[in-house]
Amino acid sequence: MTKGGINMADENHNELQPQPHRIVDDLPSELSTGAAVKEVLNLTQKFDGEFKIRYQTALDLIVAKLNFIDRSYQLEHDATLIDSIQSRIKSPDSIVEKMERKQLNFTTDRIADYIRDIAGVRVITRFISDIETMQRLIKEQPDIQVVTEKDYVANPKANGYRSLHLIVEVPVYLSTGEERIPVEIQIRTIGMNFWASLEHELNYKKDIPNKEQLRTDLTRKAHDITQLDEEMDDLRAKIRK
Ligand code: 0O2
Repeated sequence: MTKGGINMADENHNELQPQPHRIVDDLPSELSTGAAVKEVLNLTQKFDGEFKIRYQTALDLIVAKLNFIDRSYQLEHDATLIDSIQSRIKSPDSIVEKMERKQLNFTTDRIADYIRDIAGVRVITRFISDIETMQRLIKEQPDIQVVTEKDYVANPKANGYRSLHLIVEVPVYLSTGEERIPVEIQIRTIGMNFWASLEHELNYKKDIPNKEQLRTDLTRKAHDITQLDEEMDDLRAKIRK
């Protein structure tokens, strides 16, 4: 992984590299009505212009900010907080898929209201307590505002998924004036990240035999990873004492 770089390959972020736009023939059948197809085409066209630039700019600003936080921390503590940073702009396909999944009214004008993770950054830490430190330092930044927090580290999902999710808003200056653009920041340890990669693969791959058993096994492994994360944190505290 590239520390501080924009590494674009990951489990939930298969769309990290701009994907070729889906052609009409590939659309799921429930979208294959004239109106829905028009909406998708409208979305892809709109996406490539000003819309994408806004989100890409916000993403670049947040990645720069996170690297700055890490460097400042390093100066003070002689240790890094961030192991790596990954980022992506959600593809039109993925936006459509999420709107369908959440049964949202499919209109391109309202996308930004509904989908808050069009710009997404993932911060990978080595140690579990660094997640909280990162959260505190992000909140201290005067020019970004944390608008939503979901703490799946303190309150893991039933399947074992753990990660801290923040939606922050960052000001982007456009010719039409200032706009506050939402960016999702997911903060998790290396262990949580590699678990989530495999879990995502299991969800998205079809025809896997014994899927339910594998799900149970994965949930069990999430507990093992939690234990390891906590033990590594304790060990570090003892070493640094
Ligand atoms: P992708 O592929 O990452 O874009 P909300 O807006 O709160 O109504 P949302 O955004 O679905 O709903 O909520 P949440 O729980 O904050 O999840 C956002 C993202 O977290 C997901 O984005 C995943 O990236 C990740 N995530 C959440 N739950 C799981 C899980 O159980 N397993 C894994 N592997 N990842 C998870 P997307 O848009 O679903 O996907």
